[in-house]
Amino acid sequence: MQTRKKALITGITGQDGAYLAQLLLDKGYAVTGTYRRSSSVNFWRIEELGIENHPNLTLVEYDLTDLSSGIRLIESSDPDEVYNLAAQSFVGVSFEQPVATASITGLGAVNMLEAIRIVKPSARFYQASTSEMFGKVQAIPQVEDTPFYPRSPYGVAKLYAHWMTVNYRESYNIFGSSGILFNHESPLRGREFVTRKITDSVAKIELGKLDVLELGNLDAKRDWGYAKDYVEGMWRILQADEPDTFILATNRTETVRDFVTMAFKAAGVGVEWSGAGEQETGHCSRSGKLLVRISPKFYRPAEVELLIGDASKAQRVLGWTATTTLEQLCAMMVEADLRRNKLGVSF
Ligand code: NDP
Ligand code: GDR
Repeated sequence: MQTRKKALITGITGQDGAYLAQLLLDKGYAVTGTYRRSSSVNFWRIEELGIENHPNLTLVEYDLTDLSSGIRLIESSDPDEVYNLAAQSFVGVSFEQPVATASITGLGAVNMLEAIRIVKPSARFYQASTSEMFGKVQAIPQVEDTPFYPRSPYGVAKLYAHWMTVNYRESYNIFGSSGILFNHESPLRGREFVTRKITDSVAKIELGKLDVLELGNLDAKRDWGYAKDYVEGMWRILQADEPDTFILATNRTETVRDFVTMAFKAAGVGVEWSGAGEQETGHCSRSGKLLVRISPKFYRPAEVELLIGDASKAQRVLGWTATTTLEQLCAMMVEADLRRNKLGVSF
């Protein structure tokens, strides 16, 4: 009888952790997923996916900053594959909490690498690296060997974790791989991130629950893909013959403004833009009513202006490509937020 593969996912309560758990359970894995102790449970994503009571899923309390519990976690879960997805992942907050971000997002990854080195060096390790490491971009599009230039405490912390993954690969022969993933979104995206903030607000405006959507920099350009496509890529990265670094991206970039237009369109509303630069506002073409206002509080001290990734290496080595278009993704998110807001449930 074939034994079930065992995977450990840190951050199962997050967007990617939930989708990855679903994917691995569907593939027959036994999955251990970690969550943080809090005063109220935070399982809405795994509940939405209907996997919270799956017989092959074990939920374990864990904080990434605690090395000793990391060691016990590797001992108890005995994983073949470890996906380190937990992080303080919000760029904006990292400017307000740079030390906590360094501790969780940077050192937290090293705690996991150390636990693997001490307890089970044969386990394969996936580090959730990010296009934010390219920051002030040095080449267009960005490829695996484009020089890094992070622009936020989050980006800097992730860069440290990325290089530690490479270092453990080279120093201790650990199968440590780094996926440099460009932005990926879904109906399970946190509402603080711009795409979900937009789709949730568009739904609320459509239903008369909100007047105006407040945003920061509308000119930032992002390479947005669908999270479900990307967790498949994470799995493929750990199935490769050799540990390595891979970019996952769509190779298409759009502005935040374009995403706003797309989201209103998905809700059946045509939007006209007027004004210029930071004062720019949006008007609904049907009624002339103001729908979008710029607020300085959503601007960041340093911005990443343009991201566009080239995932040719992942396509060549792993057979991976992003298959969902931005229009499909946006429509899916607007539809989910309209449904939730009609029901009065909003996560
Ligand atoms: P989320 O913010 O949705 O999820 C982050 C997860 O980390 C949550 O489960 C959170 O728990 C957990 N977490 C936070 N702090 C700690 C801690 N101290 N100890 C243990 N767990 C903790 O992120 P995503 O799912 O979007 O992203 C997954 C990973 O991929 C992150 O590392 C992110 O930085 C990275 N990434 C994401 C991209 C994206 O576009 N989504 C692109 C590139 C990289 P809780 O629910 O309690 O807050
Ligand atoms: P990002 O995502 O910083 O790229 O990090 P986010 O959605 O927060 O911002 C994208 C761009 O939109 C601009 N923006 C706003 N952003 C937010 N959140 N809220 C606003 O009101 C707003 N207005 C404009 C931002 O300035 C930015 O340019 C995400 C996270 O998931 C990271 O963890 C991950 O590593 C990267 O994607 C790749």
